[in-house]
Amino acid sequence: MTLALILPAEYAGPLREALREMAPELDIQCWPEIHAARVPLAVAWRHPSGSLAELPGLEAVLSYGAGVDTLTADPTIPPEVALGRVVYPGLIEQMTEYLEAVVLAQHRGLWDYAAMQHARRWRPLEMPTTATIGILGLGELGEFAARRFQRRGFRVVGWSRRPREIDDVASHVGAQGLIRVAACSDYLICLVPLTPETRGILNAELFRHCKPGACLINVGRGLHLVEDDLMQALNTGQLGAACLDVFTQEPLPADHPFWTHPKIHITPHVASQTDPQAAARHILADYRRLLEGKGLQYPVDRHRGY
Ligand code: NDP
Ligand code: OXD
Repeated sequence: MTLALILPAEYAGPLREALREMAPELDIQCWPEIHAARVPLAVAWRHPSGSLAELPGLEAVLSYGAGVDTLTADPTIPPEVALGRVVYPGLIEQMTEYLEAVVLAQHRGLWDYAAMQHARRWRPLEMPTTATIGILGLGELGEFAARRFQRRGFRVVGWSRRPREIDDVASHVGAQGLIRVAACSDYLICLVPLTPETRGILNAELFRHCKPGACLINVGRGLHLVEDDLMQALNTGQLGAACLDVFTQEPLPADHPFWTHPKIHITPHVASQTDPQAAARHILADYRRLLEGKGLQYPVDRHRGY
């Protein structure tokens, strides 16, 4: 039983250790040192294009994370190879925790207070009233976050491809639905997958429909955002702030204007990070399912792109 890992070294090492402890019989091979005659399953993250096409007898590839855009964008993966992703409760909880942290920091003025501290200024801000959270993408991550914000007392509206029924969360679809969500949201969270349809959706046209002073939170992918349009929207006051975890180029280049913009808060793609132990359990379960001829736990629809 061979498993191939095509992962940056900092992920491959801990995952390999976790898999070895849980399944000592598994033959784990790390790209590019792959010598097995058959490799039914591979786990990939930011893999070099073409590397998966080389694997003999490949049946399925799992993304070492919830996002699958680098897999769906790779035309060299044979069409008969199934794609899946690693999703587990801890990953979903971490994302919600991150979103709560950034929304509450903004909502309670903590970033303003940090700037005031820097200037030795004592000025209590007005206590905020309730706010509306708009979530673009009500999938595994978005739905869980929506329910949590709703329980916290926020109004929640969401946008997805198909209408969703989630208690007390207003569901919107389509281009008009996106505008309706933007227009009523104090916090607009991007949690859709990156596909040809969602690339660049955070753009000047959308920002024009946003509630003046709204806060944009992008935890989806950097390519959802048109960076110059964000700068313009922040500089004109159309948007009040942006919290960005993902970027077109990662790491964000040292000379990028986002670093020093007073209304932009940056984290280095850490909203939710795959845990090697949890991932190893997920991967082994999917390997067993593959051997039994069952489908993957979180299959990707290649036609849909997520
Ligand atoms: P899912 O596939 O479970 O959910 C995707 C959601 O987006 C669904 O609600 C889907 O609609 C909606 N959607 C997809 N395409 C469109 C569209 N064209 N128009 C409207 N809605 C659309 O994804 P997850 O929730 O698991 O993950 C979402 C993304 O979060 C990942 O793809 C990844 O990019 C990002 N991510 C970021 C992390 C970070 O640390 N920053 C960590 C993990 C993930 P429907 O319900 O109708 O199918
Ligand atoms: C993921 C990510 O997709 O970390 O899991 O972005």
